[in-house]
Amino acid sequence: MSDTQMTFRQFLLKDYRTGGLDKDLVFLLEDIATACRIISNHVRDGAFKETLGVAGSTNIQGEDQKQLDVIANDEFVEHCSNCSRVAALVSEEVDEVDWLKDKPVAGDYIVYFDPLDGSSNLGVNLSVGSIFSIVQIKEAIDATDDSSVLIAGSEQICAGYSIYGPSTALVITTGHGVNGFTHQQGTGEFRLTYRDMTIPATTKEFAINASRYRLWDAPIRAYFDECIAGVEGSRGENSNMRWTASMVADIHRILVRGGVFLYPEDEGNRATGGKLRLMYEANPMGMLVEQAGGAASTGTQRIMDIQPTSHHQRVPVIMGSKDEVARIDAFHNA
Ligand code: P6P
Repeated sequence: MSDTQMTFRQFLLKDYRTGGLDKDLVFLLEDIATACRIISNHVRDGAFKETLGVAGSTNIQGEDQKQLDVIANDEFVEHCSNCSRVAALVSEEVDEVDWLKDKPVAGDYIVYFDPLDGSSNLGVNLSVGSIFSIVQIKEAIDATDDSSVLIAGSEQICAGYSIYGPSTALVITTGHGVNGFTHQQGTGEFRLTYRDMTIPATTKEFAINASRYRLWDAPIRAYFDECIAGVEGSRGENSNMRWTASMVADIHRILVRGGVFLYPEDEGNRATGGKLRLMYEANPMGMLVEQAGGAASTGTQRIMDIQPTSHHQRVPVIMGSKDEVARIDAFHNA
């Protein structure tokens, strides 16, 4: 069987048979894949079901929830709850930790997720995605204390996302490289289409919301100025810029062809520590990027080394091609 015929289940079972994956994790990942298939259908049928609009509520982030944010959240909760080893769920859309077990024990899982990232793109038919991160606890934790889920990204055993774009793709790592699976209409299978995704160490492509230039700190401005100076500047080469307002889409592009993604702390978001969330955006994407040979930094430290202080904590994010991230870090250390 050629790789591109391999289904997500066959891929997981191959690792399971070699002892690389617990059977409970295989079942949990299959349930997450099912949730992503259902969310994909909801996104594609949103115009007909009139669910592309706002839900009339706001989430803990203070953002107006889209109806599909709520629908996607419910799908993740329902499908992750199938696994008896899932002790807690931490959702971008929900203030409190959702404890599923009274007495979580060693070996149980905590799932952190952003059920529909970039949902402001829904109304204009641009890519959105779901992001998830899985930690396996090494000892019993207290389910009456939400701080029990504050576990550093370096402890993740699995990270992934599903991108709802021209096609739906599921990209995951369990700590042994990154692989992606495209959803096949008809069979409904996720089939292996991105084998051993690897980020080139160098790049000429950067992703940043340049409208925030006036708010940036000096290191980010210096990096950006160097990029736009092009071949006449100190880099001696021209750069290209992309910004999709969907972290999943920007990181997927970087995993496929390289690049660097930046959402730095600036004068506009300093009070909250940045824009993007550590537990269910920066950490899972950081694991994927590192597993693909890239780097993930705040500008001054490795993202996955951060000891969380809140499960909705925000952090500065710089991730992608390893040499480019090092170049940007150097501006911070100049
Ligand atoms: P801006 C989407 O809301 C998100 O969390 C990320 O997916 C995306 O990279 C960023 O925010 C977009 O931010 O400043 O373009 O609205």
